[in-house]
Amino acid sequence: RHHIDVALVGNPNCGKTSLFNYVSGAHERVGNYSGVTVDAKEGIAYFEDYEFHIVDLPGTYSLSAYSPEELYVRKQIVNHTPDVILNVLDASNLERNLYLTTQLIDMHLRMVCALNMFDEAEKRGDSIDHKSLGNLLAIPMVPTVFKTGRGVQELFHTIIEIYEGKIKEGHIHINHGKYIEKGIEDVRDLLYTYEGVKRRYSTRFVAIKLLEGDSQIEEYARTLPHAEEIFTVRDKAAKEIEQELKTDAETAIMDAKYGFINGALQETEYGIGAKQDTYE
Ligand code: GDP
Ligand code: MG
Ligand code: K
Repeated sequence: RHHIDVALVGNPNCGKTSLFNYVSGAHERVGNYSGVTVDAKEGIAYFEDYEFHIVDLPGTYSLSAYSPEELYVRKQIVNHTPDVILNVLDASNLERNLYLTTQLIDMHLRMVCALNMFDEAEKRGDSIDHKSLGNLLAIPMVPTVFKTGRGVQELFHTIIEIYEGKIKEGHIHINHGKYIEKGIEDVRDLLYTYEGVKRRYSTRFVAIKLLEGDSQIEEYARTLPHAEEIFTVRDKAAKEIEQELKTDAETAIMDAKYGFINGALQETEYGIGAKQDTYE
């Protein structure tokens, strides 16, 4: 029997543990990160011909280096390279929940999104065009209600299809606007030569994190040959972004991601002007 490693990633209170408990015979494990205890549970579930190894990661709003939880989730993704990331979203609070999704997109991962709490979104009268949203982000989106199990079969079926390559993986780049994109490309140009960067991380993710001044990725970059050149180019790019956009690069990148999210939601939340198959 083949197995698929799945990591549950999402904001706090979006339903990750509910899904975990619903599908798996859970056994608890406490993760340890830099001396800080972080909760992470592992369990096994069976769907179709596969055994799923599921890890329920701590809830995070972001993937920066500001909290042990965020670093822990990042470390799990980078070091343990799950086969598929299951990004669980609270569908009644999409704008905030999609922020983490945009950061996962930067990491260039195989992903499926569960639009959980879909009952709450429906109760509020939201009509989310999940297919169009999935096309815009190039991530399959499955409406779910983990409290009752609605959508869970379809969700795991979709994970299998992504894993087996039956759904073609699309990867979009979040367009951060021309100044930030130029900065990303300038830094990224220096990273392409490093096989280790490409193997461990996506070069785009590392470039974005360096522009944000992410302390852990900076520490990593300092270990690379030609680190000095990388930091010189980074400093120059960050300064240009700051001058053009009148805010520090980290804030500018966050604003750009929210801009992208709002654009995507405007196109899809009421199904108006939604484009199909744009990112095939
Ligand atoms: P986690 O922090 O992501 O692990 O979220 P939990 O699984 O602990 O869920 C948070 C709360 O949301 C709990 O009270 C769940 O019962 C509830 N919940 C989970 N999924 C759903 C859902 O799809 N719809 C509704 N209405 N509530 C849900
Ligand atoms: Mg939980
Ligand atoms: K990787």
